[in-house]
Amino acid sequence: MSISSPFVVLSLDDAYELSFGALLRNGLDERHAAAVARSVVSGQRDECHSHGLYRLLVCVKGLRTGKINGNANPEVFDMSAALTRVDAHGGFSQVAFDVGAEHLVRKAKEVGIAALAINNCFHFSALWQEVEQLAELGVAAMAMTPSHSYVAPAGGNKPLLGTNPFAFGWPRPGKFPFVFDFATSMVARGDIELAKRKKEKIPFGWAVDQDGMPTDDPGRALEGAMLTFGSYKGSALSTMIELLAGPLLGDLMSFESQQVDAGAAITPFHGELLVAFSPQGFVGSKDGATANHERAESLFNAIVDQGARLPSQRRFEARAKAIREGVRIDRALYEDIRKL
Ligand code: NDP
Ligand code: PYC
Repeated sequence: MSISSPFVVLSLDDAYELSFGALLRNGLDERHAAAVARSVVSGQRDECHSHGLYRLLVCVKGLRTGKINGNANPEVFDMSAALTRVDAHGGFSQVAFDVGAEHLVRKAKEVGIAALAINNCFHFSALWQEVEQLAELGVAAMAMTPSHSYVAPAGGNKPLLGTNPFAFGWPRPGKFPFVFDFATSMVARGDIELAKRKKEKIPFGWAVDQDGMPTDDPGRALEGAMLTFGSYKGSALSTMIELLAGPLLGDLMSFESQQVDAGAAITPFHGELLVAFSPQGFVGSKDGATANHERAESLFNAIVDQGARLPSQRRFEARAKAIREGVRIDRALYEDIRKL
């Protein structure tokens, strides 16, 4: 009798083909399928499991409702010297970002600071993918987006805010950029969904049930309310993200995205805000920027010298391993993706 391994190992190319094929067969055009496949394979490669291949299941569920525009053509609006808006026209955010990023970087380098507003997109991706790409193009960058109302504000116990991620990237010439990226909830909702799939408990403190009581049951947590990290501090940051990536852009907040969803439980629909800063633009000279980059490096060195690690270090190590050895995914997830 042979017992099959609970995991499947795929090369990055095979993981991409699996993802691209599943998305194409479920209604995305080639441009969307490629952008979304790159995003989920990057997540899996960096062991960001909540935003890796698992997301294909959620994307395809959304595509099958007919609500997502799988061949949307994002439209660019040149709002001002420092501001670009991209209307995703109901497609996935990754394609709108691909279209807007070059405008954002160019304007940041011309003006010193620039913003990219993405509107009307279905959004599920990990934000480090974007700020890392921007930092590699030489600009510091922030990104933020709402989601659905999954999270109670500190002091409350009913879902209202999104899991609202915030990401930051700082360019480090010749090295991986400094990048952090976190949900303003205790954890990404995707991690609770994955725990439910695997019938695992979650730590108390991540969520409360529908009666507002602490729970370690992922199913009850998903029906109840997630909690913000850092109590009122995470709650305030999360509220800021609702405002800056919602009303400021003329787009939806998490509770409005939830209303538009109308029980379909698919990927949230709203906007995203990215802001980019040119280190050279702020000091006015290349030499000045180089000297300031060296000072930034002294900070990173001092952090690491204490035995602390920089955010994203784990991800970069996972990436190097995946490039060598491929990605490992649960067999049950692999089989579910193949059924798509
Ligand atoms: P984590 O809590 O896993 O990680 C948050 C950040 O902290 C990462 O940059 C991580 O780096 C870093 N970090 C973790 N431990 C340490 C440590 N000991 N020392 C220094 N740095 C550390 O992320 P979340 O669960 O909050 O979010 C996961 C992902 O979900 C994010 O990429 C986010 O964008 C995405 N998300 C997307 C949403 C959307 O609507 N699109 C909604 C919510 C979340 P490292 O990765 O190297 O561990
Ligand atoms: O994991 O919290 C999450 C999430 C929400 C939308 C996309 N990812």
